Amino acid sequence: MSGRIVAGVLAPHPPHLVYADNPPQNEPKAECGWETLRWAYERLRKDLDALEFDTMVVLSPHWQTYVGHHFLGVPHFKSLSVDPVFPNLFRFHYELDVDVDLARAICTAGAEAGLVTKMMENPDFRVDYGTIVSCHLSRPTWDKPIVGISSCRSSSYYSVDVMQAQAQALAAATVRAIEESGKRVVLLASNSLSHRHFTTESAVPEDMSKEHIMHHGQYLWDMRAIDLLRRGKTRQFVDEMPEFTSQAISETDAGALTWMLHALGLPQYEAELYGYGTVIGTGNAVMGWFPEAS
Ligand code: 2X7
Ligand code: FE2
Repeated sequence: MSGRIVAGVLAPHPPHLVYADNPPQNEPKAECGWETLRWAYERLRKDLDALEFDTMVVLSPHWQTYVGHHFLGVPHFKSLSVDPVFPNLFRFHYELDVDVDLARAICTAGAEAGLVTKMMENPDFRVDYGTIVSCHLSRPTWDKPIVGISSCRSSSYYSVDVMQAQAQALAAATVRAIEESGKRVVLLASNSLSHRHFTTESAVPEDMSKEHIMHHGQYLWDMRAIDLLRRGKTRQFVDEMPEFTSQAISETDAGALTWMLHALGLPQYEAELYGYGTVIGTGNAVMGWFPEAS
């Protein structure tokens, strides 16, 4: 049987959310914090639990490869992931399995489509925190293998338009490989929306009396993005991506959301909004698309 995408998720990765959840893998412990987003992930997890799926494919802005897209290519990784900016919040002992067959298939399909792609086969490689946080919050049992895809930074080197063209080609390669695999797959776009954050942290990081959006302009952009995505205006959102990305300094520059929306076929059906919240001034939405229910 032909494989298919059974869900696409906008799965932001602020390490603060893992910190506030207090899983045994994370060394620092919190009292509380960022509940609207953590409750949003809780509801997402229930919906994902109700689906049969084999693999999660995640594209992360924090695995940055400057020549093409790279793919995790080792069956099992185990190490300590420390957030370079927030080592006080995220020192996470991870252990994960990789669906190397699917990773290789997407890597090959991408190369055949003219993209630069490469399998990352160093067993000592440290998996980035964006991949780990989005996967953990979506599936804390870590019982499904993942495919990890790097961000190739074409927004920085060239422009958002080049990034979008490459993300669209990568999406087509992803769909082709998934169909040929016969697997049921969940896609995770691991990114915040507006992305300016405070440069200082309060004494108690989870002190929610200090948490708010960086500025009103960012909030307006986030609301516009969410409104378009919720109403199935994904083509319009992708068309507006250059302006959104530059005006909201958005983490969409990494291409994860463009890639996922194209892989879903630029859905016209409503997305499920699980929740929105700020983390150290950035805007974050947890949203889901379910093609089989649409
Ligand atoms: O990587 C992140 C992020 N995207 C948003 C907020 C805070 C920390 O890390
Ligand atoms: Fe980030």
